[in-house]
Order: sequence, then structure tokens, then C-alpha cells
Amino acid sequence: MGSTQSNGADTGSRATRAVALVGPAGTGKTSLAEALLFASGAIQRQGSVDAGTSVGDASPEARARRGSTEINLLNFDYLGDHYALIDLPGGAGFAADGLAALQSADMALVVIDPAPERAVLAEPMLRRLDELGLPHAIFVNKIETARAGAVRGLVAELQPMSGEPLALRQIPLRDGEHVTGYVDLALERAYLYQPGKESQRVDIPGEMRERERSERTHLLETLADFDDALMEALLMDEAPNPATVMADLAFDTGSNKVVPVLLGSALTGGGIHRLLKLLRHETPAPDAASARLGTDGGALHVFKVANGGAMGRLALGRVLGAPLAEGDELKAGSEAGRTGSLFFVQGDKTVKRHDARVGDVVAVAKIEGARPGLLLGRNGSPGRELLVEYPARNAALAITTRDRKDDVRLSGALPRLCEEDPALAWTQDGASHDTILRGINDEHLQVVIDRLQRRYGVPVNTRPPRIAYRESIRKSATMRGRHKKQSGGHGQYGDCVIDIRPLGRGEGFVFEDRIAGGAIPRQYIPAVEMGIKDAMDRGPLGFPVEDVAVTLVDGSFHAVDSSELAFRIAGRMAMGEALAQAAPYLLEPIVKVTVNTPAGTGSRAGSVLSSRRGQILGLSPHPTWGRWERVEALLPESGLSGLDAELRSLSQGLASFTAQFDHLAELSGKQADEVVKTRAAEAA
Ligand SMILES: Nc1nc2c(ncn2[C@@H]2O[C@H](COP(=O)(O)OP(=O)(O)OP(=O)(O)O)[C@@H](O)[C@H]2O)c(=O)[nH]1
Ligand SMILES: [Mg+2]
Repeated sequence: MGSTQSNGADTGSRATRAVALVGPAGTGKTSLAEALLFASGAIQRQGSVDAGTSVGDASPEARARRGSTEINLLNFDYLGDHYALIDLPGGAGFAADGLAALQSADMALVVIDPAPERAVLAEPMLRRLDELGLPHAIFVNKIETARAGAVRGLVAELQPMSGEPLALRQIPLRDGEHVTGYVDLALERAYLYQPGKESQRVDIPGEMRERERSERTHLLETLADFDDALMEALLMDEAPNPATVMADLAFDTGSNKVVPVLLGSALTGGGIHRLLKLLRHETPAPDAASARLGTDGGALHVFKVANGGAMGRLALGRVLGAPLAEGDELKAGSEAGRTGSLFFVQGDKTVKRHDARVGDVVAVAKIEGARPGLLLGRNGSPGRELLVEYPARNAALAITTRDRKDDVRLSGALPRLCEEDPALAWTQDGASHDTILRGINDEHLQVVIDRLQRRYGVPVNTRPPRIAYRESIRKSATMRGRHKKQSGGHGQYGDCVIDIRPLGRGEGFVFEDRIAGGAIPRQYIPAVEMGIKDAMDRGPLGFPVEDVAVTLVDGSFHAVDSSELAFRIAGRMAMGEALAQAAPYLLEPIVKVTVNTPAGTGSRAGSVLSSRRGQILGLSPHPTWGRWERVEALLPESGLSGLDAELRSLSQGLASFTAQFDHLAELSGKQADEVVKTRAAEAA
């Protein structure tokens, strides 16, 4: 029989098939992975996500959430073949993790709920799979909870979201309220689910015949669109050859011409053996992925860097084109390196191996510069980089260590966390010295904070980052600034007179020197300008000043006591007082927000934006996703805080947005007073 997990490459079996489990949050992807491991005999007991006993989701963060926070890698054998599962998190905040894995997978299983009203949640992923050209099937999980008519309604909802025709392969058999089995439309056979075992064949119940025939006809017509002989048979009213039907199904699925829809339950095991058979017959060999990516001699396709495990830094990737062994050369452009230790991953366990088969998903130590989407070339191929499109970073947090002593550890940990999480970024805010973390949403950042504490032992305090308020002036003013200190010894003397006036929005700062007759010696003029800029760093309201023109018109000096420092101080004094006289007012940053939300929720999303002082620019259908709407608005940056959560709560967790700085706008009244008061309190 075929090899087991631990004894290395097996030349007797086919290349490993890599199957990605994708779909909305909580549909049961990790549970399905567990069910597949159990049904194939890779594990002896089926664990559960809810009880914290599943092979996947083993990290403390995932266990605490009862949902995946990062990808799970799993392996199993079925009828002598090897399968690698890549279980992607469905939660919006974790959607970037392992996304690159879809580029080199052989097949994706889109796991969804049976409720038709939740079908819309699958649209973004279905669109993405179409763009990638990745063969996929839809697995309707939790089938035991399906209402009567749900499957029919579901297919009607899903079809417009798919570029390819859906091929419903099964219809549910019911006993009263419950789904107890299915009719296989290709084989024309009925099966009853058997807990923990393969389903039991039964006769198709009489009352199902009519529905079965009409759904089967629909299935055959779908296949006939790609098979002239089958089309002819249908037109002649001949019964098609079952072998032809099965071959068409396998070919059309594997070449992404049709998308099969299967039913089952990860919880009860119903339909899982049938799903294994689909994976066996209809998942294309990795050559298709190699051809899609254009890897000639072979490649290691890196889809994630993991720093969290016991083995330190590992590149997770897929072996394409040729087997890979420890020490083999890998090329990234003109640079080459040797493959470090190889590991196979099963949940949070790693097993060292000397070599990997074509198609295997492996973890490789010591690959410099590895990052998601990097195709490392083998056997003469140079390798290249594939672009991955990640979700926008819509949440930000300012963090500070609880103990200053941890600062060094924090600055060591952040680059490592960012390296393995492409949706995470950090910056040091120059003005406030704050460390700012940016991520997809609040939930994402919370998990990052948890990781920071658990893995690197750095507890931090968090707060919303400061908004970049600015201030400007409404009026002109003239002011003298004189700095004079002549009590004993060497004195200090600087004296200048400036005119200031408002500039147009976005014109910044203009300085003009109109000193005539040497009232201030040349060499002190840059010092005056510097002093003016000092004052503009923090205007009378407490924020950086913008859009002001300053003219230096007069001044005086002292032959002995004048110095650059004295003139800088004089400039600062003049500017500080001039600004206070020039009717200063507050400016707040306005961002342009684009919200994508399921159809029917757009106007509520608009109300949320309005209630946050947003100015709605438009509500329209989404340009490419059929059942979605798009709302565009201008929104004060302060309105972004908590927006993600509020939009998601009105859209089954699905709405997402992007925000980009647009302009600065005047802020007045109570809101402005509040901002100025808060700033003054902070400064004090
Ligand atoms: N009734 C029923 N519940 C199921 C089934 N499969 C999974 N669940 C439950 O659905 C919930 C989510 O399961 P997960 O496997 O964590 O879902 P997931 O798709 O991996 O979720 P994310 O990783 O957050 O995207 C858990 O409470 C499971 O017990 C099923 O077939 N039937
Ligand atoms: Mg999961």
C-alpha cells in the first residue's frame, strides 16, 4: 500500500494534491478538515473546534476565538494518494493569512452555509477564484440544518456570483424536518448518511423522482455545453453513457469550466466520503498549477512565513515541478540559496523529512528573503514574484509597553510579526513617539496584541492613535518679537518684525525676507526663519500650523550681544504672538471612504457614515460583484474609529471599506473646542 506520513517520498503514488478550504467565517472549514482527516483514517478520533480538540486551530488565539486566526496545514492519505489541506481563516480580520496559497493550490473547496440568505457572503471568494482561474467546488456544509427548499434557493443565489455554471451534483433526501441523505444526480443513486461511515445505498424514493430527473437534466445540459457528443445524445433522447458523464464532470471541474456543488456535514460526517471521492477524481494534478504559474523546471511557491512555531522561522510553500530535497538549490532572481531543513506540518506539529514529493506542502528552514507570493526557481528556472492582493488596513492602534524595559523586545518582535502577517504594518509616529499598529480590523489587531504578549512576552497598553489635526489662520497680523538679556557678561539680543497672512488651502508655508538696509544682518535671517518654524510646530491651539505666509519686514541687532540663538528665539516669540492674533482655527483630516456592502445594506451603511459627520458622495451597485452595493463618502478621520465594527454589524460581518486621506477641512464649534481642550490637557 501507499506510504504513510512519516516514511518519505513515495514514487508509487500520484503527485500530492493541494486543496484549499475557503469561504465565509464560521461555515465549518476547520471542522471539515477534521472530518476529512478522520474519514481518511489520518486521525482516530474526530475532534471539534468548539471543544478545542481539533487538529487545526491549535494556537491559543484560535482556540480562544473558536475560529481560525491563521491558516492550518494538514495532510492525509486516501486510497494511496496524498492530499495537503490548506484551511484558510474566513474571518475578515484574518483574510490575508495564507491568501497567496490559492495561487498554487490545485483545487479550492468553498465551504458555505445552507441558508440561501447567507450565500452573498461567498461572493468575494468566488470572484477571487475566478480571477485566479483556480478550479473549485462548493461544499454546502451543515446540511443537516438545511430548511426545505434551501438547496434550490442557494443555487439560484450563487449562480450569478460565479463566472462558470454551477453543477449541482446532489439533492437532499429528507425525513420530515431532517436531511438524512442525498440523491447523486450523476449516478442516479440515493444514499442515506451513516454516522462515521460511508453512506448506505437505498432506492430513490418515488416522490423524489421528478425533482431528480429535472435536476439531472439540468446537470447534463450544463456538461453538454462542453461536450458535443453528449449534446447529441441528449438531443436524440439517448441515455448518456455513465462513464462519459463521470469523465466530463472530472474534466470540466478540473479545468474550471464548471463548479460542482456538493452537500454534507462536517459534524455528522454525512457526505464526507463522497467529497473525498470528488477530491480523488476531480482535483487536477499539480501540473495545472505549474502551468498557471508558468514554472518550467520547478519551483517552491512560498505562501507564508511563519515565526511562531518551535522551529523558528519557516517558509511555508508548495513544491512544484520536481521533488525537493534538503540542500537543493533555490533561485530568487539572480540570487541562489540552498534548501534548509524540510518539515511536514500537521496542525501545530512539524515532522522533519529529507525530501518532498511534487505537490507537497512543506515548511522550509533558512530561506532568506522568503515572502508570500515568491516563486523560488529550481533546475534553471530563475523564479519570480507573484502579486497578492491583500485587504485594506482599516484599523490602527497606538501601543506602548507597560514596562519601558520591554521596548527593545518590542522593536525586535514587531518586524517578525509583520513578516508573517502581510496585513499588519507598524510605524513610529515621529511627533508623538508612538508606535502605531495598522491592521485589517480591531479583531485582527487584538489577536496581534495577544501574540505579542504570548510569543514575545511583551504586554502593551493600547489606545486609539492621535488624529493629525492641524491649524491655520483667518486674518493677517503684524508682530514684533524681541529677545533681550543684558544682565552682566555676554548678553543676548535679537529683534524682528513680521507680517503674517493666510494662504490658500494646501499652499503650506512661504517665507519672504524684505529686510532693507541691514536692519538684521544676513547671517541671522535663517535663524529668524527657524524660530518662526519652531512656533509653527505647535500653534496657539496646540497643533502644527499650515498655509501661512510670513514676511520679515524689520528688526534690529546689537554688535556684541546678537547671535543666531537670540534671533531664533525672537522669531519664535514674534510668530507665536502673531498666530494668536490672527484668528487661528482648527483643521481636521477628511478621508474618502469607499464601502462595499451586500445589496440592500447600502443605505444603512450610508446612515452610519452620515451619523459620523460623513458627506455621502454616492450609493451605487458594485462595479463587478453582482449582489453588492458601493457607498462613497467624505468622512472626518475621527469618524473611522469603530466604523469597521459598525458596518460589519449591519451586513452579517461582510461590509468592508477603504479610506484614503483626501483633504483638510475647517472644524469649528463645540467639536473644535473639545479637540483643543483635550490637546491642552495632554500637554499639561
Ligand atoms: N450543525 C453543524 N455545525 C457545524 C458543522 N460544521 C461546523 N459546524 C460548527 O460551525 C462552527 C464553526 O466551525 P469552524 O470549523 O470553526 O468554521 P470555520 O469555517 O473554520 O471558521 P473560521 O475559521 O472562523 O472561518 C463551529 O461551532 C462548528 O461546530 C456542521 O456540519 N453542522
Ligand atoms: Mg477555521
